Amino acid sequence: MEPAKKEFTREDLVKGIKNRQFKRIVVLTGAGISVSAGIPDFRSAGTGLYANLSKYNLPKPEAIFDLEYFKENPEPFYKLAKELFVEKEFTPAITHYFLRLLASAELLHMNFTQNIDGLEVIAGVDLKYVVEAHGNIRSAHCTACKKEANIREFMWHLKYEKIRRCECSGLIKPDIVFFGEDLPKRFYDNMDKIKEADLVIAMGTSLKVMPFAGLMSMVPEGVPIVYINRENTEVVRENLLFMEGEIDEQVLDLIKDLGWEIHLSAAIKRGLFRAALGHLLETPKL
Ligand code: CNA
Repeated sequence: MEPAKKEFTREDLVKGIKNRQFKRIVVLTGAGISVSAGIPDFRSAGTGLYANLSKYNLPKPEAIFDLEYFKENPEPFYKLAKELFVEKEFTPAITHYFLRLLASAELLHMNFTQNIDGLEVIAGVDLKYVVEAHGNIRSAHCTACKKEANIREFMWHLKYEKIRRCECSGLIKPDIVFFGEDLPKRFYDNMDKIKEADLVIAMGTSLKVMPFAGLMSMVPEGVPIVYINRENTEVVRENLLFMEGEIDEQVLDLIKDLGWEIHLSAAIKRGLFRAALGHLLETPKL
């Protein structure tokens, strides 16, 4: 007879967080958690970024984030970045606030995110609990001499569709990790934190991009994994709880079952204030 497979249930999850049985929760996040904030993911059929790049006449969708392609043809990335980061204003979604609630309860060991939008930080998660594995849009550098560039000036150039160059004539790019670039040192310095986890939650990620997806194979045996996503992209193991569906709905239900609704509304109020203040501070003086 086959040994019975260990099961980890939603009840175990709620009880374990409530009783503080899980105190070192590592959360892996991807583009799916920011979709309801208005930022498309990469791979969702029809709505994902890759399905909507035909106007840029790229040799392949990935080219828009490819360093070598960018050095020859920066315009498509600049146009997309203008569309995403200048023409729209984004505020955190429920899941970003859930991260904030975990951090406030001192249960968040680390959030490894593939997102570059910084919405968990705007939601109030201290950067010391966040590893932005694919970089961020808060800073920028020259792709040639590597000198730091002024991000506000870069954003201003995006707005007026001007290509921003360094004094050395190199192209300026925000500190988003492109294909062909290594991940930030902070990712490698902190990746072992996942071995210290007593619970892992992965949300809104297809877990297809390496080396980020490799974090999953570092989760110690026996440690439960909760995977919240529209689809299960081949995560199979003991102690896996797959919560299928819309992230915001799943996370809101969880927040309700934890009795954290009051904390959620307080966190949203603080987040909205922070976002408003941020936009005020970011306005360049012309
Ligand atoms: P991905 O490969 O596009 O996967 C996203 C996953 O989320 C898919 O499995 C979707 O089914 C799922 N999903 C999308 N929306 C929802 C929803 N509302 N509810 C439940 N599930 C949903 O994205 P990954 O993050 O896995 O791939 C890594 C890429 C995406 C990294 O290089 C990121 O830099 C990049 N990216 C980031 C952003 C951002 O910063 N917001 C946006 C787009 C892409």
